[in-house]
Amino acid sequence: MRNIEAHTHVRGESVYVDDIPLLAGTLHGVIFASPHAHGKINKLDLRAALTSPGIIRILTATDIPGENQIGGIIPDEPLFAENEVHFQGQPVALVLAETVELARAAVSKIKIDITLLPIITEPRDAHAKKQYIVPPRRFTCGDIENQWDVCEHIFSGQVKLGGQEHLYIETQGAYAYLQENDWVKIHTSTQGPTNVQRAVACVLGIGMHQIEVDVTRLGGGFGGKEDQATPWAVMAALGAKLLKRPVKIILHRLDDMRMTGKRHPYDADFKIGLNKDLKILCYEVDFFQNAGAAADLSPPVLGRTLFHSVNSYFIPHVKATAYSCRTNLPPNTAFRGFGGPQGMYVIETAIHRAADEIGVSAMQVQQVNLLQEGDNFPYGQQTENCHARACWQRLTEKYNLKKMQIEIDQFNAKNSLKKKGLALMPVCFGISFTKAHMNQGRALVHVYTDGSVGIATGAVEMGQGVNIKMLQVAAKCFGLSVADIKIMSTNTTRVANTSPSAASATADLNGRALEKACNAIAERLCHVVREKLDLQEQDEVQLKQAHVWVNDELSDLTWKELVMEGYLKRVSLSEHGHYATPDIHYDENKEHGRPFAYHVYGTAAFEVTVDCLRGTYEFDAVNIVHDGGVSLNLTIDLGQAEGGVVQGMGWMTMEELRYDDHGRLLSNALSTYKIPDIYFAPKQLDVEFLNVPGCDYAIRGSKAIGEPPLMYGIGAYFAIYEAMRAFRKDLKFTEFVAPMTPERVLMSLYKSNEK
Ligand code: LUZ
Ligand code: MOS
Repeated sequence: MRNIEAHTHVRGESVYVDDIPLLAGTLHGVIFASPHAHGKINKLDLRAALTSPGIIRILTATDIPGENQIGGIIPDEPLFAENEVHFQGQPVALVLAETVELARAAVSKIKIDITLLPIITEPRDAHAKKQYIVPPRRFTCGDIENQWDVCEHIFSGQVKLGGQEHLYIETQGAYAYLQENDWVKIHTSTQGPTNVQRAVACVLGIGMHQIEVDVTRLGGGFGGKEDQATPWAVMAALGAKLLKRPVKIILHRLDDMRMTGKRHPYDADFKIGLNKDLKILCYEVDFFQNAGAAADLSPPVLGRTLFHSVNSYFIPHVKATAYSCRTNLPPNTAFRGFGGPQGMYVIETAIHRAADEIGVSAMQVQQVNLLQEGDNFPYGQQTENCHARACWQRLTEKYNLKKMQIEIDQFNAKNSLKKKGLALMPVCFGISFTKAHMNQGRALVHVYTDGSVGIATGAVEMGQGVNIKMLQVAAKCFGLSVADIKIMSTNTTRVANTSPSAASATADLNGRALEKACNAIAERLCHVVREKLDLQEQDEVQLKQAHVWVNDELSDLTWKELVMEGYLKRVSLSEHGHYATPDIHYDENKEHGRPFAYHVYGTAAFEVTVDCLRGTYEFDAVNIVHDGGVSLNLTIDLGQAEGGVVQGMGWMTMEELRYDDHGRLLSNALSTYKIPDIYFAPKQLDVEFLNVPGCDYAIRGSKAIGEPPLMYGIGAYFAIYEAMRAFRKDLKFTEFVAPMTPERVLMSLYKSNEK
């Protein structure tokens, strides 16, 4: 099933925000942002900018008719800085001009006088000062204090883990204009149309009903547009409302990179205890999340770190504590995995540390501790249809990893400067928003009198292929082909109160809602068939191949005729569907419940060759066995898996965010921030879907695919680590630092042993 977007993408005809034809009188907005990371604003001098050519107006906090507030979870983030600034790149003013170039020229003439205040960029420094976004959160299970004595082996260590720039190809942007009665229409590149609508209502001081947010598609989101698409859309709407002219804002790549938040960097301390059979009995971990200067989505990201702090393992005694530390960086935000990758990386470091000290392979420790059916997670949920061991087993057998390890050892014995490493990475990821109420989806379906169909859902297409999946769902319900169906843009007027397209749950939630709506219409039409063909109760009516079938036999009635018949009988040919995930609940006070509808499992094997003279590396093979249920669209899902794992590898290896002491992003362009390309991609990248029945909580059995594969990428780090240990036998990390850039490989290989 080919992606319906393939044609327009390849021909350059797909429409993104920047491609929308402009209305007459459109103004262009460019943001003036704080040049300092922390301080008190004494004076904002706009005089020179205001007399700059082509400048229509400059908006600041004082121009806001409603509230100067865009915080989605906690109201702690102004749209424009008022008295203080808290990070470099914090918006202070919006310059509106006849062209982008004129606006930019004026921005460079704005002067700001700021009294500097102390800057914190490291989460441990914020922790020492107890500067938290929210109170610390702790998961406990078992009786850890009394179990350390039982452990045969106890090890501790530290972690310093970097963030990640989303680097969606389409930068943030919005186009807003007024309709009749000053109603506001906004085209924007957001994962959360309702989030934008709500924030615009708050800042403009008007009702949500006066605002229409429309999203055709995104040129990538990766979480970076779950919350952080909002400010630019609000600014465009504010400009349109105040000036009664259309306003367009498209962030320059350099502005996008310095102004927006990223994946959260984390520091962590861990202590792990095992018995003589390598079973992990105890795991204690403290996470220090670098939240940046405002809450944004940091609290739920912090929660997901705790939910995934034991990854795919059963550990009976756990104490995991997480601190959301306020620093003077741009507010960090959702990024594919949403805190899960950080939690999983730390348990993997603990396992490798233990294996190194005990003198066994990390794989042995991983395998012994993999989840089994009925095991409990530290938050109380029990595994159901647990495929952790099945994936591991299938992978190790299919690729004969025992033999591969022997060949690698032989290679390493023969070669002095090139070393190979092998590492496995199991993943277990929970599917559902961790806030239970967000797990609802909606869809609107119209069957037109000629038998063609229009569908709309709350799902946002961001390259993940959700539109083709929605079309497949509707086509199946009506027995049509996808060419008979149009999917409309995601629009708050058609489908209201949407959860953001996030948490890997978009196809599940919106697909199930769509299925309900389609089935309701199909059921009404089947009733028409029964009357028209005078059928008995036991006769079975089906819609297939654009025809009506009775008891598996083709009838004379076509779908088109049936629809017209239904219309003439005054049967409703439209339906709105709503779906709420059943059986999920969570008590945040007790940190106990069943937060996830289901879990996705899988295991990846990484084989790498490290050039120990240069510190560079190449991935020979990445092989994956993934528990995806029964895929709705295998081409799309394989693409998601491959893209996810390579994105995860980038985070773990080459993507390094650097800030200077003043909190300024140094790696602020593609010349200084390197992401994976086709040359970096593994020479072999195999993904097999485990052959298991479909999952009841998913859409037509097809499990969520967006995020889980990203975390396989963590295996890249440990494959390099294993190769390094083959070069230098005494190498044992007590502090694990990521990303493992070639520079870091080289420095670690030749560092003297005294610290
Ligand atoms: N977004 C969110 C997410 O708001 N809540 C979540 O639990 C989540 N999980 C993964 C990715 N985005
Ligand atoms: Mo996300 S990290 O917006 O699913």
